[in-house]
Order: sequence, then structure tokens, then C-alpha cells
Amino acid sequence: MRIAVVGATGMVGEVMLKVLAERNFPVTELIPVASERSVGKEIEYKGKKYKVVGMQTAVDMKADIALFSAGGDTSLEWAPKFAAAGTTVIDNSSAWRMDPTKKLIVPEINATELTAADKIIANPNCSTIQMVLVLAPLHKKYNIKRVIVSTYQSITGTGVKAVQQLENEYAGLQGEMAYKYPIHRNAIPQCDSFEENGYTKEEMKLVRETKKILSDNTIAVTATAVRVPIVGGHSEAVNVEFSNDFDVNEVRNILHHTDGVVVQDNNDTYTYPMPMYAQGKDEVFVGRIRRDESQENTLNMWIVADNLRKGAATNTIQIAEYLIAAKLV
Ligand code: A2P
Ligand code: 11C
Repeated sequence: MRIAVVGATGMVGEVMLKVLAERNFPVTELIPVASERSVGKEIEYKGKKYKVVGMQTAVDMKADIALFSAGGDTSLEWAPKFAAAGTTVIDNSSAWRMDPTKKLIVPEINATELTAADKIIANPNCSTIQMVLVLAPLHKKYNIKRVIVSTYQSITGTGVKAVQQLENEYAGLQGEMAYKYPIHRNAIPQCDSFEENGYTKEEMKLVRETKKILSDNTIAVTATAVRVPIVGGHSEAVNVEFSNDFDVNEVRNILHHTDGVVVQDNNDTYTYPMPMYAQGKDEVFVGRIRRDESQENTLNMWIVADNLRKGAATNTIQIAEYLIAAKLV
């Protein structure tokens, strides 16, 4: 496969290159792509150096698959051009996710929706992916009525600028601010900008994308997304109300047998997921699984994943792997 990585010099792009190499993805030619600023710059893949090319050059090279992580505007402008050249685009930005003509894919849940006609495929938001991976098998079994989610999100979700801000704050240096406030010793109840309804875009992604991925508009979702001074991954406190009652041990057992999910749940040994330990891993970790005693048929869980891995690069690459296995490219 001839693979273009669009945004290869960025935070997610870098992880994409790492994950492609780790998974021994069948790359016959690697095409690292970024903005004109980076053309000619060298990046390394499997011990070899590759020169970054610009967008039009990459379109003309007609790769089989382009993995995009270069922001929504770049994607809106360029994904259709790659697609018109015959390249299948898997896009990690929010540009196409809610477009009814585009599929929004978490491979373990809905990859079978894909056909060879899907030339632009959307990768969900990081905080959505880790939540729906856990919710999907429980929805199938008990039918979800409502989800209340509060997130504790890693600064890596904002990008290099935010990591730099935190490092400057640790060192007591002034520098460019990724956030409106200090993030060191703080929790900022705003991820991304506000929408007219008073929620942030990040919160509304959790609402809208969950319904689309689980193909069920009846699921009610409400979210509060918070940025915390953490780098390893996003954490989520998730409260789920089902139509049907459940047994907590059966829930653990279902999740234990769910692809891509690891149950870490033992109070006696203080075992529960934490971002420090999820960092660099491809799985979604779930623990603190317990009944909500204040309401019937309701469950509490704590879900953690590396937002740059399963939340972004890994999920994108798993979609590409599915396309190849199903002979859709
Ligand atoms: P560049 O390094 O040339 O700016 P991050 O989210 O970590 O900031 O990374 C964003 C990625 O998207 C980078 O690889 C960046 O390339 C790329 N990018 C940003 N704007 C454009 C653009 N207009 N065209 C192509 N790539 C872009
Ligand atoms: C965050 N979820 O952590 C964001 C980052 O829609 O893909 C990725 C934004 C997106 O702030």
C-alpha cells in the first residue's frame, strides 16, 4: 500500500508513523505530507529518512490511502482532492464526522458499514472513541437510555502548544499560551470553543458522535469536558442508565470479552485505570465499575485511554487495516 500521512510533522501524525511501524502495516511507499512550511524537512520511518512533500504534490502521487491529521480546514479543502485522485482518505479531524454522506467509524463497532465507495471516512473524536468502545456491547445487551459523562482530558489533545505551555509553567517561564488560563495546578472546564447552547464543541462531539456511531438517536447524552494538566490520556467518569437491569459481574464479563477493551477493576488491589499507565497503549481501560445506587438500572464507570493512540492514530490505522482486509482499497 502507498500511504500518505497528511500532517506527518504534527503530534498525531508522529504517533501515526510510530503505530504504522509497530503494527507492521503493509507500507510499500510512505509519503509524509505537511504544510508548505515543512516541505523538504526529513522525518524518519523504520530507520529510513523521508522528505516531507506539500499537499498538491501528494495528491498527484495518488496514494492508495491518505491518513489525515492536519486540522479541519485542511481536511475540508484537501480531502475531496485526494478522493478525486482515487485515494481513500481517513480523516482524523472533525470536518466530516457529522456529514450524513460520510461514515464515522470505530472498527470494533461499525467497520462493516464501509464499502469501496467510501472515499472519505471520518475518525471520531478521541473522547468519543474510548467511551463508545465500552458502551457499544452494553447498549446491545441492556439498551442505553441516557449517558452522563464528565471528562478529564490530557493537554496532548490540544497539541504541541499546550504541552509547551505546561512545560513553561513548570519552569516558571513566560511563553505562548494555548489556553486562556494556566493549566499547571488547574482544571479548565472548557475544551475547544463554545457553541450557542452553552456547551463546548468537545461536549457536543460526545453527544452527536455517540448517537451516530451507535446508530441510535434515542440515546440521550450530556457531557462536561474538562482540561487537566495530564499528558498520558483522557479519563472519563461515565454514568449510564439502561432500559433493562444488569448484573455488575456480567457487565465486567461482557467488557472482558470486548475487543480493544481491558478491564482493570479490583478495589482490593487498588486496580483501576489511570492515564499514566494508559499512555502508549492501544487499548481502552475501564474500571470502578459499580451500580449507581441513586437510580435503578444505572451504572458508573471510569474509562481511560491514550487520546493520541486509540483516540486518534491507532483507530485511523485500524480503519485502514480493515479496508485492506475487506479488499475495499
Ligand atoms: P506543519 O508542521 O507544516 O505546520 P499539530 O496539530 O500537532 O499542530 O499538527 C498539525 C499538522 O498539520 C502538522 O503536520 C502541520 O504541518 C499540518 N498542517 C497544518 N496546516 C496545514 C496546511 N494548511 N496544509 C497541510 N498541512 C498542514
Ligand atoms: C481534545 N478531543 O482533547 C480534542 C482533540 O475533534 O479531533 C481532538 C479534536 C478533534 O481537545
